[in-house]
Amino acid sequence: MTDWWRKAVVYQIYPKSFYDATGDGVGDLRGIIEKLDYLKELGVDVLWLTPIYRSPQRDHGYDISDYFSIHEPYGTMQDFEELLAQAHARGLKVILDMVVNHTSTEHEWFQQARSSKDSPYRDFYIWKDGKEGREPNNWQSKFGGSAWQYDEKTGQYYLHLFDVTQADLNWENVRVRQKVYEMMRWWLDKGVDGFRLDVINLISKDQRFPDDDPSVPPGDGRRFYTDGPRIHEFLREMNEEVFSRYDIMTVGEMSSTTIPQCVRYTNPDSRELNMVFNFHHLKVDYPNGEKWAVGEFDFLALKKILASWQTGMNKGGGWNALFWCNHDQPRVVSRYGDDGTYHRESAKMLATAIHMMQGTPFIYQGEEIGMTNPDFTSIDDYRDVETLNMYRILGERGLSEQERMNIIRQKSRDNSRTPMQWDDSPNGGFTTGKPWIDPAPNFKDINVRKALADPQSIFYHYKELVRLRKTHEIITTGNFELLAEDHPDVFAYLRSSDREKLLVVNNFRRHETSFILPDTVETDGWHTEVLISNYEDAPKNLTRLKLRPYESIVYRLT
Ligand code: TEU
Repeated sequence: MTDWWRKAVVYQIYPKSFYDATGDGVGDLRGIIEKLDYLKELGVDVLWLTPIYRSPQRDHGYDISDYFSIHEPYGTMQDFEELLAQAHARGLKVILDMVVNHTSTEHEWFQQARSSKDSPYRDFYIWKDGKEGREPNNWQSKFGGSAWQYDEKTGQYYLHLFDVTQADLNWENVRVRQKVYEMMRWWLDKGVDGFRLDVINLISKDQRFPDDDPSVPPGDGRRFYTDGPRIHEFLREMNEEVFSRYDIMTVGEMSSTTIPQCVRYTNPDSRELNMVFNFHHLKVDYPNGEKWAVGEFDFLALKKILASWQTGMNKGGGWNALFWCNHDQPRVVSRYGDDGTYHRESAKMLATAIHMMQGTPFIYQGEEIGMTNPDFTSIDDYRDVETLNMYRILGERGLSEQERMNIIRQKSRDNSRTPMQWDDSPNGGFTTGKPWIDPAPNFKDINVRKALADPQSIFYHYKELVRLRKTHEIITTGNFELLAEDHPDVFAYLRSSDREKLLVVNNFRRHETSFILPDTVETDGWHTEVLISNYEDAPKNLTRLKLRPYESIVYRLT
């Protein structure tokens, strides 16, 4: 087991929207093969494919009906094996998305379990009697409504923390665990290089199934049945039964968790996971912790959270995945940057801010060219189950059509699921057919072909950040210190080793601002050079900076 993943940069592919090679309007595996050279050009090391398995697609693949076959519109198992071989031939690793908290209700296991209380698969899932004619407790689904669904045939409720068609597996059942481990080894024996583990800190449930504390505000910000009683036991067992036998990378998706938990998940002594995604920095625009409301992002909270995760995880020997965006989040340049006048400068600033920190960076497809939210005008343009559920629920709460659409335009997961914009041809060159979801209207201006032809594009800024991570050890191993914590505009931090320092300064605002370097940062006698910036002629005097809108500079001191 080596830790190659500490220096790697990962590129997340949402296959459905990446590139359609067959013309049916849906992205596919052959489409990814055709774009491998582009990914090699960017310089990334690992590709993370979101679920490619057979699925009814109610949650776009996170509802799996067969872990051992490929969702037909994506292609065949031969296509996958070709993709893996072609990626490996280019020095690219491939990790798959493992969704083992739940399966689709169309999975054979659930079909058997639902057929009878005596089915040998009954306790593969979580079934409970109702209480006084109601659900077993007040747990809520992340996609709205109760987390329990009554099943007429056997007169019991089953648990679904997500969509009603995504039944939670019962991890207390050792047969479930063994089936999952067998399946994981089957994929790793094919040569897959690791896993992203979907909502993995949900798999252990409190077996008392206590009611939710009603005083905890609803919404995405609350602790969502996570970090349960046996979670570390299960992950340790998963590591022993699977991960420890391969030289792979594992990253756990941990919503609503804590730094101490994540130190424990990722400290090598725990022998659980290599790294984790946490989402606290992506909830600072949730008014009162409520995702489904519009609001400005809280910049001071954002940088304090980023800094606390850096120092907390570094101190504890943990390891962060570094990311702004994925297939569940709005496009970061629309969310924390500017998708108008300062589109290019703000996209580059955001990239630098996250890539110069300690951890493993993840680039979400299209982020490297500054793709934006699509700003669709009608609910008919949206496809995401969470979005469509919330449109209904917000209506039931009495919000007007305009109020609902304002929220959805800002918060929908479809913001990052529109087709990858390859060129200025119809549908952004994503498909010659009718796309399953429309492209963002700005694909003629924001696309790969244009980015590759422009040396000052966002793409080449990302490419340089990836290159720097490989050539400057300090980015991987240097100490992290937040500077000017209370500065209202600037996120600045210092990375340091005994031989050199990196001063990273990012103006998060669309106005000019000044930044005085704290005198705790010694600069006398240090040779200074600009490592990367997003404007020409970065200021040379780093002790008293006047920063232009969204200006971002990395100074190297040796
Ligand atoms: O996401 C977990 C999750 O909670 C998401 O719903 C996400 O955090 C939330 O929408 C942000 O507001 C994972 C997958 O990434 C997501 O695509 C799946 O829908 C979900 O699990 C269920 O498998």
